[in-house]
Amino acid sequence: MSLKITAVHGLEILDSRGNPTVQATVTLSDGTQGISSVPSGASKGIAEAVELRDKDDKRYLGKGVTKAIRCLEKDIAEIIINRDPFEQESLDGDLIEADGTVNKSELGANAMLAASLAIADAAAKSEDMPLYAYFGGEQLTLPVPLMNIINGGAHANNSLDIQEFMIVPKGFDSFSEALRAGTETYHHLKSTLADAGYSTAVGDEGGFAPNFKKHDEALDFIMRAIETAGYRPGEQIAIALDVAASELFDAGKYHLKSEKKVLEAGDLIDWYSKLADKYPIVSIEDGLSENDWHGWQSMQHALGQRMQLVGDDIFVTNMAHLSRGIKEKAANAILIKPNQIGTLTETLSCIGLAKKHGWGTMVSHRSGETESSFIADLAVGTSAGQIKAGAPCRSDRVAKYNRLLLIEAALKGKGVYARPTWFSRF
Ligand code: 2PG
Ligand code: MG
Repeated sequence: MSLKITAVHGLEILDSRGNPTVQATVTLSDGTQGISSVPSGASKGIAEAVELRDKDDKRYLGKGVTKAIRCLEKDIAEIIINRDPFEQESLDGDLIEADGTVNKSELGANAMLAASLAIADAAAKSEDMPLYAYFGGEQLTLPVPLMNIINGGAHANNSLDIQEFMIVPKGFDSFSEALRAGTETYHHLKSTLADAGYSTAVGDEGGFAPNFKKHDEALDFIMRAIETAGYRPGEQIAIALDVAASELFDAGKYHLKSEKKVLEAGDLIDWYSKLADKYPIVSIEDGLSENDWHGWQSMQHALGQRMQLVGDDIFVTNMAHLSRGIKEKAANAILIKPNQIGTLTETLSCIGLAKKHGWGTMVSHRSGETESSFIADLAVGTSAGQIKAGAPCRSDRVAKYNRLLLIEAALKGKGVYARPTWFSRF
């Protein structure tokens, strides 16, 4: 008899910010259990698939997910029970059809993704395969980690408008060497900040969150940390930003409060260009707002040859938005967050489409995370090339890096570090 899904159970657990989120356990007829848990963002794209939250309830300040869990155990269970767990595409397709909305608001993206990922986990386990191998890439690639070591914007209670200042340890021969270099830099940044009298308390993604007067100051501190750690900025460790500019956009202009500037898209692009003259910036994510498609085209035209331009809020891991971006030459890379779209199948299709057009792909955590290391397997299995999982600090972030170390060791040299394939072009 072929294998079947026999049960689905949901549990309301907590994410790294202490907000409830959905965990799902899927049981198969051979007794195998797959498990998944869903993260949650703070700076969300308007077109993201939506999470079901209880809202009207006092529990957890309205953020409870009991409705989503009921949906998982009733509506979703009805669709997936008695079905073959290896038919991921058809199962996800039926969930999408049953939901029937553009943003998964009926069944809830948190309930749907929990089911979708737990099915894959169960299927892989029943075959005794690690998840990354189950995703079935031809060549398994260990991703370059983009490590967010200074937090601002919606992820910290400080003065920085730019949400994430990341280091990119690209000039190394293996993932573990890259992680070590990035982590040493993080420790040097901590002591440099402390020596200068700045706070070393951390933000939501484990990066430091000092109250700098200007953004240049954050970049200067990062440069100093790379050098004192003994690495060559640019060549070995470069810098990446996630501006999360949708958060700064109001009435057609960009408001940089800390710099006391109100800018047009063109001025902001010029500012990025000047920053990239001064610092080794190889990647800017969400440099402009999700509502500024025209601006994105200008930015790609002005900067797309010299650096990676990553769309997060503007594409929301959605094939339709990505297709438009490709057609309109609006960027050259996409951020991949499974919970922005709500099923594994759509996530994999989005990665496939981006790669087909020669775009960069960066698998990403959310600012509200759990201990799940699913995105590490996703990045390796799809050979995405890049992962962003925060600072090397706090277990919700480090779980992903530790899983990658384990995968690298398990592959015994067969998994290539992604460095030469993408960043060498900038
Ligand atoms: C982002 C993410 C992750 P959030 O903007 O890229 O760093 O943040 O999960 O808050 O949307
Ligand atoms: Mg982002």
